[in-house]
Amino acid sequence: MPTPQRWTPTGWIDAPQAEGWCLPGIANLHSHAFQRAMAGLAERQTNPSDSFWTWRETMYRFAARFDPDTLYAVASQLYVEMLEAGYTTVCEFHYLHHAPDGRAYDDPAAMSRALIRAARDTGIRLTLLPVLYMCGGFDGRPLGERQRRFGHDVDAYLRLLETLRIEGDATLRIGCALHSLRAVPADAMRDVLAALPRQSRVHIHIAEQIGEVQDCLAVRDARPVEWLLDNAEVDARWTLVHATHLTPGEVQGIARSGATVALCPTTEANLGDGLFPLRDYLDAGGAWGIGSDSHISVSPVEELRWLEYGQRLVTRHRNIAVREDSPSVGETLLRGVVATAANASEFSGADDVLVLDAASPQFAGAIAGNVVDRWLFAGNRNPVRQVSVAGMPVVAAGRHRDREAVALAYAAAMRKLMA
Ligand code: NGQ
Ligand code: ZN
Repeated sequence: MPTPQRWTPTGWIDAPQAEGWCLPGIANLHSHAFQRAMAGLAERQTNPSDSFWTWRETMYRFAARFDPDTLYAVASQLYVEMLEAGYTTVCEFHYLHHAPDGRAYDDPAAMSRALIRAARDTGIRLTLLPVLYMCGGFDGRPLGERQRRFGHDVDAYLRLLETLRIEGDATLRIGCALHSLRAVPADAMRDVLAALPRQSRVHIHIAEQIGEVQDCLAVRDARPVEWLLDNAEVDARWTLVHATHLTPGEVQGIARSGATVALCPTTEANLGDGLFPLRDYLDAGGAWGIGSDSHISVSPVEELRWLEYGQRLVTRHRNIAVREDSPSVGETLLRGVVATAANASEFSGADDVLVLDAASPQFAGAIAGNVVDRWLFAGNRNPVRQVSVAGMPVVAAGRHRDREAVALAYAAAMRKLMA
């Protein structure tokens, strides 16, 4: 190998002490940790017209089984997998707040604390986004039986944020999430936004499904993104999750706002959402990042690869995510995710490093200029050898320091969840 080098958004720099090609840690902008436990378990037909909405029923049934201990075990396994794959920050969009019957736990933050513990114990940075979830649809209908454990009124929600903020430290941030325009009435949205600290990040699911766009048009007389841009001060502190179905005006509007779009290509494919208009959005100067969402895949490589491949499949062209001054698809994609990590998560990740295995055949004869493309577009072996977060080594020789113990606890939790 030539002198080891470290990638930065403006070019490679020498890193003589490194044991391989060094990349920045990747921020995972969208995660529902509990869904890791149902990966692969919703791939059987339940109905000839299976869709996102029938998947959601399966997901709700699964969500009903969790308690703080099983959530801790599943999140720990997930975070180990994330770290080994190269994610060093996770934005946890967390709405499994209460007991299955909807009653608050003795400690109303018990489920949040399970996620915080899992992140601390595994060593990943956590941006915890407790979710405000108030109703079952745009018409304001009450939460369904299985949604009850997600719910808060505005006051109880703000109290939860306050309680959790005390925990914030070097690797924990507390932000805010609005589940979706479907689940949060307009006045509640305004009240919560007005009560947040200035720097608080705000994440929201938006325009993922055509049905959601139609319901929003019917009730609020505007498309979801259009309505949001008109009714909230959307800026760089905001992350819009999915934003799949957009008009050209909405594409321009998000790009102008400075918000980040969190794209989750493997989940969006798995759920049959549709395809984000990536090229138009990049042309508008839009900011974006990636998330693994339902965790049917836990790999920045796969998210970025399929982000590009989805576009190739529909346009019948190659090398879509590029710019005139950035002809490498891999480097353009990596620059995209690095640029938004701090806005979306409140962590820059600048102190986090992945070391790729320079001795792997995947990098045979590599030069700095093709390392990122070879990382993202060659093969299926994970070449991440070492990962450090905030200067702490958490993965060595490709394995998380607690891989075995965490997997054992996960297997026990799965037996409970599947019983
Ligand atoms: C969620 N997940 O909250 O877990 C959602 C499904 C919904 C994705 N959209 C439920 N991928 O949107 O109502
Ligand atoms: Zn989601």
